Amino acid sequence: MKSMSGTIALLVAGVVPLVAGHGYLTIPSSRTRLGYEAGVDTCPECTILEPVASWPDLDSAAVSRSGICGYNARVSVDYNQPSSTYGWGEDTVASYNAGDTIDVQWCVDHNGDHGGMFTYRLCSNQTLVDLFLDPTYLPSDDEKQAAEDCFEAGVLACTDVDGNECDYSADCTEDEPCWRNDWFTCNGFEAATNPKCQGVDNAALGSCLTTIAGGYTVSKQVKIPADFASSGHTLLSWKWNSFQTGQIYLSCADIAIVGGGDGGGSTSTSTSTAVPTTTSTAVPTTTSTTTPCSLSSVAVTFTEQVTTTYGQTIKLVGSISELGNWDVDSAPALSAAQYTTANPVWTYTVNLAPGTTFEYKFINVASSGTASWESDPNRSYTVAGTDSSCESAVIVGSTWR
Ligand SMILES: [Cu+2]
Repeated sequence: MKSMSGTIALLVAGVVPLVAGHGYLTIPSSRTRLGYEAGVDTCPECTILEPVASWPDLDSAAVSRSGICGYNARVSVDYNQPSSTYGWGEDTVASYNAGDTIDVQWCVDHNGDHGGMFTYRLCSNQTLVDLFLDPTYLPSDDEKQAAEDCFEAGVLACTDVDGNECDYSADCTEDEPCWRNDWFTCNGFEAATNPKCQGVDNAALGSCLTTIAGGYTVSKQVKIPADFASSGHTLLSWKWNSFQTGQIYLSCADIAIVGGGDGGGSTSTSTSTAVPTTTSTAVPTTTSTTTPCSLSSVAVTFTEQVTTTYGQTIKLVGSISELGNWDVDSAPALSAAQYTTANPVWTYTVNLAPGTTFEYKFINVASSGTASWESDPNRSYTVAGTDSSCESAVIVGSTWR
């Protein structure tokens, strides 16, 4: 008996580093950092896109709801939408001159330093960026992906800064797509000295703030292109592709860029050919589609009536990747934003393809991490949207059992 529990303890110890830790953009102040400082985000380094193929192809994974600014499932905060309440996204946090070389920094947690590569990017399509600057609007997954495509095309290359040493990743081979030195690389995952991302600065533990095990700064310089069009408000995007785990981390910072472009910058805002057809309006029209019915996705809102105590989190786990493929750690958390004593309701909205069929359950996760599951059988649901009703938003109500 003792040897068995010892084995289990070892297995658990071996798994923990894969699901904890992580990082976020700190300089300039990302929306994630501001959310942490405002107290609404209790784990800024936990804004994760997972599980996805993060390596060796750095751009193959769809960003889905994580978008360019990150979605933190742990606290149900979507940083792609500015928050008047918590103070991110409405004002810029820094102003740079086009052509400037600037200092940037992110913070990696001691317990989740997954190695890999990271980059900083700008998107030259202001129309697309504007979708992420409206406090009343949450961009759709398609719009988030269109923005990601734009940022992928706007990498602020390591090689653009004079004096930068632009190495290739020790964890990548020449025949792999990660063999590129416009991105920055963390040190080799198993390097003998200064390994992984913390090895980039080799700074002291606690040199930046994380909530799990303490952080290490990762500092670089990037250059704002001299011909980047002036913008009173645009976004600097940071993306870190983990080598060790199927995880990508995304953050963005609200910045201004002045003095750019040819003679004032007004000429280059409209020349991009990457304009998606869905970006012409910033007004959400979530329920207006009536006919013909050809929805690309349906916004399914789950509500769960369940009385909880402080520290408990209700999550939704199910048989599809959007619901964690039955993995508790990957399952999205519901929001308690509408919870009251009189109406103890947790809610969660997910965009799903019409016709998607899946099974699911709600789970109650204690602050210790222990999960309690609803009783059998599994719940099941099929997303409509191909029938004559053609509703682009539906609510699925249930009560804990
Ligand atoms: Cu991690």
